[in-house]
Amino acid sequence: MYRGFEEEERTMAQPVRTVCPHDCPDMCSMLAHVEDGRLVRVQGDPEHAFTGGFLCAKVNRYPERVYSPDRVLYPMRRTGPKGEGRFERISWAEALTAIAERWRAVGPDAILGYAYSGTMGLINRLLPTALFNALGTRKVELGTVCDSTSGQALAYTIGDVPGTDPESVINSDLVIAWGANIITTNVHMYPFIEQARARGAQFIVIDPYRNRTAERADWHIPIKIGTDAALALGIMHILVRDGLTDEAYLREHTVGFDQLKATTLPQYTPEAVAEITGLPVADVERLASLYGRARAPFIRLGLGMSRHTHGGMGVRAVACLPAVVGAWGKPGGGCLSETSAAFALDLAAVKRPDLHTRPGVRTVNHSRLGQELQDPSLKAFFVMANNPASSCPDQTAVVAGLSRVDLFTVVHELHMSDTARYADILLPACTPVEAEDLYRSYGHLYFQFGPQVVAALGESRPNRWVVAELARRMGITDPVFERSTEEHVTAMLAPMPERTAAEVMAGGPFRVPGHTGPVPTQFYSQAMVAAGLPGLPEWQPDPVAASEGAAFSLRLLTAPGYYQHHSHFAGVGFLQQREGAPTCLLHPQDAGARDIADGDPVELFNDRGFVGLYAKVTEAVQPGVAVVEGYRERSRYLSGGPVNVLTSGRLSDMGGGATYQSTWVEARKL
Ligand SMILES: Nc1nc2c(c(=O)[nH]1)N[C@H]1C(S)=C(S)[C@@H](COP(=O)(O)OP(=O)(O)OC[C@H]3O[C@@H](n4cnc5c(=O)[nH]c(N)nc54)[C@H](O)[C@@H]3O)O[C@H]1N2
Ligand SMILES: Nc1nc2c(c(=O)[nH]1)N[C@H]1C(S)=C(S)[C@@H](COP(=O)(O)OP(=O)(O)OC[C@H]3O[C@@H](n4cnc5c(=O)[nH]c(N)nc54)[C@H](O)[C@@H]3O)O[C@H]1N2
Ligand code: SF4
Ligand SMILES: [Mo]
Repeated sequence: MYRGFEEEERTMAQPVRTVCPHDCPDMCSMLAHVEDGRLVRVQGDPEHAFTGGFLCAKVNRYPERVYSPDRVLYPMRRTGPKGEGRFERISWAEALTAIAERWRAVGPDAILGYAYSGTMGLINRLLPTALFNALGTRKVELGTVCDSTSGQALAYTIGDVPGTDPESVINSDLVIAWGANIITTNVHMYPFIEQARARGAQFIVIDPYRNRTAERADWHIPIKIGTDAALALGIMHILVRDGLTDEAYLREHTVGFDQLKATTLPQYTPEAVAEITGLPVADVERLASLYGRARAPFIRLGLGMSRHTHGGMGVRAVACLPAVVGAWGKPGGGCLSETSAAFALDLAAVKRPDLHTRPGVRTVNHSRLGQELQDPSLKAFFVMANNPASSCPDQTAVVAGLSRVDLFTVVHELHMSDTARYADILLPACTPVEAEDLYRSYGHLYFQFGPQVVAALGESRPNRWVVAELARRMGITDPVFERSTEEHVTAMLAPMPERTAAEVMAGGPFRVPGHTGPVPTQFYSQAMVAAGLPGLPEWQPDPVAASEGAAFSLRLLTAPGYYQHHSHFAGVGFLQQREGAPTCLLHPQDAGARDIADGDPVELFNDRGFVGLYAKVTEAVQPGVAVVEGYRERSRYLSGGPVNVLTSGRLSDMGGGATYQSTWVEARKL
């Protein structure tokens, strides 16, 4: 067919529809503009119902991430001491052969390897697990640095439900962001909240500090860290007292409420809860009253509130609330943590747990990597799409492990991350726009294929290519490593016969059905009792407060930066500049007591380490709390660092999760 000149032009300028690869609930559909084979601009996809035509402040700068001068573009071998970052270029063949030889020499029991969430593309993220399963190496319990506490708490309480469809929230008349910094970490949810507000809904933020989301709320409730369970139980106390419970819902869809009402709730009087949470009695009363009288209250449950000693119990208590008032099933009502359970994709088809046939192999908690890396029987470490030297708790232990001369470390990375500096062999990864993959959201109900947009830079390669090459060299013959993209997509789509791989790879986004109707809720959980946990929700003081809290008087709160995605954009100067120098928010009272003025260089320290940053003295943070937003490369701190030198390897009550917020520090002027 003849195509006129103008049409030709338009065709050439057509952007490619792809997917933002970040570990972010929004999973934006992204239009990538390419000129002469180069990514020149990205923009939001106006045709995506949830992500609605805009990208966040970080990913708007994506071409700068792709072409950043800090990219690692060739395989390299370390030439200087570990951590220094001196390397020489080698070929892929040399690199892969060296790895395979070493792995064969040390044997599977001495190998630990994994990929984490640098890319959320399912093939690239999950196929590395198949490799380590096939090799029979030590296993990594992934996700404990992020959402395992919350996930386990919700499993005990409401089972495997995807939560409220976020698009339905426009129908809610009371929206609560509970430990969720929506403007920073889930910005595409916000327009739905604004629509609900335009129809009269109130927007409440329950968060220890006035973050970007709290600044926009109708009401910010500055709760003390780790006291959410008490607040939720106090709300239940008042709802019972005032006859605001949905008795029919409780009778038909829940277990154990009568027991909770008889044994636990009487203790959680408004006065007792005010004392625990640091909130005025009147505010506890008002919140309960608003919640109990709302037609369809909605709670966006964030992960920040799950990252302390009793984080699981906190999440569980809050997740009980919708059942008390029968909010589930009412349009816009209920609660949402992650939507992942809505997708029937067969992920085991890529991860292949069936390939791991060696019994008795040790499982390693991701949050305890520091201890594991120091285990002398561990001889080889492989890390892909993760920067544990920045993001893992108990950083000093991680670095001590990575510094071991007898630990053979391979890192597959986009750029010279803090972890990459410790590699014996450093392999170049391509950004996800240089690869193709299937993505499914954990914050909305769409999945989408992201085609490759530009050719891979230098000799960089996607995770799956590296994994397939290593599998071949290790003599693994399972066909999963040789599958084409279409074969992988077909395998994952098997439980969804209504979609074909060809259709999914040609278009998208595709919506899956969300949850509707009641959600069976366990106020009493037999499974928790079997796991040695209290069967009913309760609040307990953090035991770390009595030990470390007695020695160091400020509680540390760490949270994602607005212009950063963990350490992913370290090489993008514009975003670094926007995020600014590393800072620590301190209340004027705490700053004054330490003779610290706004802008002063300060050091946060405890008995695990220290980190230097600039003080920002502000009433946005409550007395007794030090807030650090964003992660930077170690070299960007004024001293010590990164921030995770302060946090410990202690685990939460459920799901073995990290407890970043159970950290106490002291501050001094530098
Ligand atoms: N810009 C940006 N966006 C991101 C990321 C990023 O690095 N940068 N990371 C992504 C990832 S991997 C994740 S897991 C998500 C996380 O996103 P969220 O689920 O929003 O979790 P956080 O931002 O860690 O914490 C949210 C809020 O919880 C508050 N909080 C902390 N402790 C408590 C508490 O005890 N009680 C209450 N009520 N609140 C508390 C914090 O102050 C913070 O404001 O964000 C994703 N989005
Ligand atoms: N103190 C404290 N620590 C925290 C948190 C906190 O709230 N407080 N949050 C935690 C949370 S929620 C999370 S999820 C973790 C995140 O921790 P990490 O996963 O370590 O996060 P990133 O720093 O983004 O590291 C991902 C790396 O993958 C690389 N990468 C990107 N795409 C690819 C790819 O396709 N292939 C390969 N091979 N590499 C790629 C990026 O360059 C980046 O260096 O941090 C946790 N750490
Ligand atoms: S909001 Fe999240 S998914 Fe959307 S562009 Fe930003 S990082 Fe990507
Ligand atoms: Mo995360």
